[in-house]
Amino acid sequence: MLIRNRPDIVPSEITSRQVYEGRRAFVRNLGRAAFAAAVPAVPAWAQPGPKLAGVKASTYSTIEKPTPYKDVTTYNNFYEFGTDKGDPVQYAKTLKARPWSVVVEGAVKKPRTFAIEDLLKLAGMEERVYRMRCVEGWSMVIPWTGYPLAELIRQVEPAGNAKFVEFITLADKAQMPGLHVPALAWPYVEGLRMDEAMHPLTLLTFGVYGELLPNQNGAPVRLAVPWKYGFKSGKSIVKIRFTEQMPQTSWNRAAPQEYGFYSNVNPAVDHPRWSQATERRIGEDGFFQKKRQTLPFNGYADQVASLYAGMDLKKLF
Ligand SMILES: Nc1nc2c(c(=O)[nH]1)N[C@H]1C(S)=C(S)[C@@H](COP(=O)(O)O)O[C@H]1N2
Ligand SMILES: [Mo]
Repeated sequence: MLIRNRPDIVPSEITSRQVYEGRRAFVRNLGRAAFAAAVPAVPAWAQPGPKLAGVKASTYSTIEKPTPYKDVTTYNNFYEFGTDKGDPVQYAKTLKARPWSVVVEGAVKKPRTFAIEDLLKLAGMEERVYRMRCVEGWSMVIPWTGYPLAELIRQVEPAGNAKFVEFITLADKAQMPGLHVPALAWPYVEGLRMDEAMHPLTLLTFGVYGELLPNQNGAPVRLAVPWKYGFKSGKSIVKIRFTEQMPQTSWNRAAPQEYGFYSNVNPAVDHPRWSQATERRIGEDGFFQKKRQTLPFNGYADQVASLYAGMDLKKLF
């Protein structure tokens, strides 16, 4: 698939947050402040994380302005750490992202458990600046780092009866205080159809802004599926299972009339309790600003609409 000629998707320079937010100046000022009486505490989100090496820019990136690092890492949905947007950054410090491994099992010829160190070097890393749209009606533009999930799938050689892929998140009460609340059926389970999982846009994601994922964003490994509502992009994945049957996902179990299996971003299909026609870009759009139009497949229709040819997307929402 060649998308070089799309005007809104061009090769981007790697989005380092130092460059994006002039962090060097910020650090200089902190140095100066050290001589002053009161040294301001550096908030957790402002601490630079470990860098990912050898990351290439990607032709799949949007040229839209990335959402500030602060918003990306402090306004989160990660119900395992609480249901408020500020809970994950506050409570996910207890998540232990090392040691970590991902079990790959089910309908595959070569089931395997990958140590996170092996996953990190399985394929070349790219930066993908993706538009991400939450089902709640807000969006962000996030510079993720990772490689297509297809690279991992090829390694395990799916069997002929593998029709779907299930993604299972860590569920450990000792690390995740939100598990004491029955907000969802734990563990958090998501799923994709095989062709969706193999699509080059489906990114196995290890970093954001060129750094390893902060815990609240789904360390050490998550998905980023930009044409679907955000909840399809499961965080802190410990198991990937290939199945013949459509997986039972946590959100679909919780409210099947509200959250379908496909959950493609679709301005023409409203959530039963609110419209999906418009969205607010976090960090940019004020509350009183005119809302921006939500695009079919979150603007990725040229790349993915063909996956759904002949399907009634009003029924299969
Ligand atoms: N395990 C897990 N993954 C999850 C969620 C969650 O609650 N638990 N929330 C989802 C939702 S609703 C969204 S919008 C995105 C948010 O990702 P971000 O906080 O990194 O922007 O993560 C998704 N992945
Ligand atoms: Mo979401």
